[in-house]
Formats: sequence, structure tokens, C-alpha cells
Amino acid sequence: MRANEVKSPELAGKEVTVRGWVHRLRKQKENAFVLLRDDRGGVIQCVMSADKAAPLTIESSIEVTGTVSQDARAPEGGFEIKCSNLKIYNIAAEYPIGEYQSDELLLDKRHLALRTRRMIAITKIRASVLQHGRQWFVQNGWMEVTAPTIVKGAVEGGSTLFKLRYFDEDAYLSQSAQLYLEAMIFSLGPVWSLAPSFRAEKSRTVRHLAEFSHLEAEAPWFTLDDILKAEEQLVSYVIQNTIKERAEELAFLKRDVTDLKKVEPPFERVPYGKAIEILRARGFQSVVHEDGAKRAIEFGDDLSIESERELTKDADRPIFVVGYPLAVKPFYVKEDPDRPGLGLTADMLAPRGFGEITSGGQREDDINSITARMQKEGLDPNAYEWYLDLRRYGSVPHGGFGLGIERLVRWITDVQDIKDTVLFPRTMSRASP
Ligand code: NSS
Repeated sequence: MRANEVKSPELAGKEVTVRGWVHRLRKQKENAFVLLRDDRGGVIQCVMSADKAAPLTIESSIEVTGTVSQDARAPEGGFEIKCSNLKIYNIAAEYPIGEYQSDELLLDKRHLALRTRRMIAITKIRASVLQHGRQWFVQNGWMEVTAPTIVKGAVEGGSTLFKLRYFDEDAYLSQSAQLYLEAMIFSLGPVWSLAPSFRAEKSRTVRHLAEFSHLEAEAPWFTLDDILKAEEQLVSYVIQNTIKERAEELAFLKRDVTDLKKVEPPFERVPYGKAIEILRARGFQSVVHEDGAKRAIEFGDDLSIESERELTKDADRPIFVVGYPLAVKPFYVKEDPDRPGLGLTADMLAPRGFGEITSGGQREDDINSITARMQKEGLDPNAYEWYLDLRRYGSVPHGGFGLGIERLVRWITDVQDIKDTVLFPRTMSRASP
């Protein structure tokens, strides 16, 4: 049985057996109080004689048999087990993680720290986000596909590529499945994939990982508007289902879900130019030099983490910033025929300062334009021969988007550091454990 199943008035006075680990331990003269954690992170207090508990240490693995007793004083739900038999699987060595630990130690010992109730709660929320994300695509008729992780070319710029030795040649870890999903829409229609993406991010921020879970979608004949509608429906669906399913975990994390309940389509569309005007009116500055030199933000600048924070800090629902300049976006973004120089592209920014969680738009479908854009970005079109074939043989208007699962989980859980949204984070300074 699991801990939460024991907490039922019908079981009071009955005998149960629960297996798990010693989460907390309070030894008194005659009795000992063991907070047992089961294999799904549920906890229940077990009371036993001090003699029985004598060998126990934190994280020892045990099986407790005893009678259920309903007692309002028992922590975690008012039930406890009066232990009649204790089976010990393993007496744990002195546990390195106590109640107050540095963030660094918790990362060094992540293989153990994932037993903390905070990490268990976050991971359960993450599981719901993944499940409902998949479910939205399946229910709406998109086909799941998988793209390769070992690739020959950049999608999101050369500076964040991880290079690897691939037999006798060089290859890279994929930054995005996008180009492969684009190849699939010609025969499979709307497609989606969930796979790791890799970015050699040199900056240490609370929202960048070197490896993240990327939920990506691509569909033929989709306009920018179609893409944004799919994105806002997907994100709303995931959030509404996750906050229902994980109310307990969100409460444990002290996450106030008032705002999240309001996340329903449509999300506000803010033209890029308007976003710049808002930021200028507030005296916002852009960093224009590596040494940190700043000047007033101008039309043409990319939106930094700080500017996204400024734009969304008072919002209670996500917004789309629509129509970024081509110059700050990759080669594949289609130019807006009505606004030369701007792209048919949008980022979804999460409210309360969380910032970008998705990026998507229409793709350049003309062979000459996309080749010119590659050259302008310093990419070698020869490395993209297969991709250019997609513009040679029956090219169609199309588009798609990518959503960072960790970014979405960070917003839903309201944890500050993206490293806490994944069990084994990969960053510039860490590839272990
Ligand atoms: O670089 S993106 O903005 N866009 C793409 O990769 C497109 N090729 C996706 C597509 O259209 N199929 O990344 C998309 C999202 C972005 O909005 C973030 O939510 C997330 O992926 N992302 C990251 N999450 C965590 N860490 C890092 N380093 C990261 N980079 C992007």
C-alpha cells in the first residue's frame, strides 16, 4: 500500500503494510516517530517503540506493518500507523542532505536531492505538463514523429552548437527538430515531436539550459494566425489540466494559481514596434556592447531577458510579441509582405516577468529568398542541400513553433531557477550527476 491510501477513515483500526524510506525521524525515550516516504513521495507517520527504531537512520529503507489510527495530531493528514512489525531492507549511511543546504550541494547530490518533497512536487507537475502537452496534439489530430538528434547543420545560429566527432567527420547535437519536421509535413500533415534540444549557452541565466525538452510542431498551409491559435490553445489546455491534476503539489510549493486559472485563449498580440515603444516610454535601455555599454532601446533591437521581464511584469496572462525584425531572427523566418524587414514570427511571453516560452511563425518558402538569407547569415547553403529541396519540390506556405518544457514548468511552478524544473540539469558548469 502507499501512504496516501492508508489515510482513509475506513482503514482506521485495520492492519496495513507500507514500504518506503525514513524521511524524517524523531526518537524519544519510549517511542519513535518515523515519517515514512513511499515510492511516489507520499508520507505517513509511523509510531514504533524506541527499541525497534534504534538502528534506523534517515533514508533507511523499511517496511512497516501496523494498525491505522486516525489522530488529528498526526502530521500530514491526521492518520498514522502504530507499527507492530518493522522489516529493514537497508540501513542508510549518514545522509549528506539535511534540512538547510546550499544550492550547489543540492546540485552535486542531485541523485539524492530528487528525494526531497520539493523536487518530487515539481517533477509530478512536469509529468502532467508533458502528458497534457502530448494529449493536446493527439486529440487535435497532429501526428507524433521523431527527428534525429545528431545533425550536420545549425538551426538557431552557430554560436550555440555542440560539436561532436561522428566517425570521420564533424556533426552537431540538434538545436531544434524544426528543419526535419518541415520535411515531414509534405506527406504527414501537421506533425509534432518532443525531444531534447541542445544549446551551448555560454551565459548563466535562470532560464537557459544546455539540454532542454523541446515540444515542437509544424503544419502545412498554416498562417501565422493559425500557429498562434494552436500555441495559445495548447498552453491553455496544458495549464488548466495541470493545475487541476496537481493542486496538491502546487499548494505544497505555495504557488498561488489565481493567475494560472485565467490562462485561456486568446492571448494579447503586441506588435514588436509597440513593444519597443512601451519600453522606450519607460526609459528602458539595451546593452549594445560586450563591455555592458547601454543606450535607449530602439526599433530593430532584439528583446533581452530584462526587456521581456519589463513587458510582462504586470501581466497576468501570456502575451505574443508579433513581427520581430528579420535581422534578430534566424534565416528560416518568412518576411511579412506588408511590413518589409519584419518577420511573420512571434514569441509567447509568460506573465509576471517569466518571459519567452515559445517561438514560432511562418517559414520562408521561396528558394531564392531563403538561399539569400542563409548567405547573409554566413551559413553555407551546401550544408542545407536536403532542406533546400523542400523549396524545390512542391513548396507550400507552412509554419510551426517550439515550446521549452522547462520554461513552461518554471512559470507554472513559479520556481526561480530553471535548473529546478529538471532532475539532472545540464548547464555550462555541469554535466554531472
Ligand atoms: O530557439 S527557439 O526560440 N526556437 C527554435 O528553436 C525553433 N526552431 C522552434 C520551432 O519553431 N520549431 O527555441 C524555442 C523555445 C524557446 O521559446 C524556449 O522556450 C526554449 O525553446 N529554449 C530553451 N529552453 C531552455 N534552455 C535553453 N537554452 C533554451 N533555448 C530555447
